[in-house]
Amino acid sequence: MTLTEFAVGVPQRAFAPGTYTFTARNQGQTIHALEIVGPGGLDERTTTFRGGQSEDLTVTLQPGSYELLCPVGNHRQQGMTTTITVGGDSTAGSSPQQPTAGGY
Ligand SMILES: [Cu+2]
Repeated sequence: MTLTEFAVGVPQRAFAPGTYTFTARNQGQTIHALEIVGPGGLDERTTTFRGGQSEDLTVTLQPGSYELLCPVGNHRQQGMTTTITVGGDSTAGSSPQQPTAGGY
């Protein structure tokens, strides 16, 4: 995961259920943190850390949709948010965030 002004970068958007340790790298010029919010009341975050530093965040992902965001100031509103999907299989491309297209 990378944190910059103002975006959260993820290497992939589809994950299999399981426990992961995400390393959030602050590649920006100011302080950031990584927070993950998801099903079942999951809400975990790193401490706030400076550019050039990194923090680990260990979370157990269940099937569903998770938001990764920066909780510092108004960074989330400025674009530091992204969504990942945890599925029961590894078939990518079925994001619940996508509206279902008609006509098929
Ligand atoms: Cu931030």
